[in-house]
Amino acid sequence: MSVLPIRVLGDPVLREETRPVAEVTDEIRRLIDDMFETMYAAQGIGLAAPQVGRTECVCVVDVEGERFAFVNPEIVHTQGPKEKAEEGCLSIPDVYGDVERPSKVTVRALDRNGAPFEVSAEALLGRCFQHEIDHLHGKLFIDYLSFLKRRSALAKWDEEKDKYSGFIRILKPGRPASEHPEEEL
Ligand code: K2U
Ligand code: ZN
Repeated sequence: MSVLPIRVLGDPVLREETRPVAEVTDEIRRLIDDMFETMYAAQGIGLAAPQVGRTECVCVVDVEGERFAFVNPEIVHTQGPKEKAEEGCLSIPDVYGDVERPSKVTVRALDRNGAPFEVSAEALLGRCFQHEIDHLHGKLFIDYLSFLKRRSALAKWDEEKDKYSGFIRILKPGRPASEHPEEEL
C-alpha cells in the first residue's frame, strides 16, 4: 500500500465529475487500499478519489472505526432536520467553515468486492458520507458557504496555497500530518 500525494484546491481534478466504475477489479481494490493509507497519514476520516488525482467514482471513510469503501455511491435518501457543523477538507488545508447538511443519509454503493449494499448514518458519519460523495461530483464544502464566508475562506487559502507547489500536498507515510506540520510539504 502507498501514501499518495493529495491534490489541493486549484487542481482542476477536484472540480471534475467522476466516472462510474464498470467492474471492481484488483486495480480498484489497490486504489481503495492506497486511499485508506493516505487518509490515515493525513489524519482524515474520509477521502475521495479526485483528492488523489483519480477520476473513478470511489471514496473511503473511517469514523471512529466505522470503516467503509464506497464504489459508485449514491445518496438514495436524506431525512431529519438540517444540521450545521464545522467542516474542513484535506484538499483545502487549514481552511474551515460551517456547513448545513441533512442530519441523516442513506447511501447505496458497491463494496470492495463489487457487492451492492446500503447503509444509513447520521451525526459525523452521515456528514462524512455527504462530504465524500460531494467530492465525487466536483463539489467542495466551501461551495456551501455564504458569499462573505467563502470570500474569507478563499483569502485564507491564498495565504496557504504557496506551500503546495503544483497543487500537490505530500504526506510522510505512517506519520500523521499534525505531528510534524513543519515537515509537511
Ligand atoms: O474529504 C476530506 O477532505 C476529508 C474530510 C472529511 C470530512 C470533513 C468534514 C466533516 C466530516 C468529514 C476531513 O478533512 S477529514 C478531517 C476531519 C477529522 C475529524 C473530523 C472532521 C474532519
Ligand atoms: Zn474534502
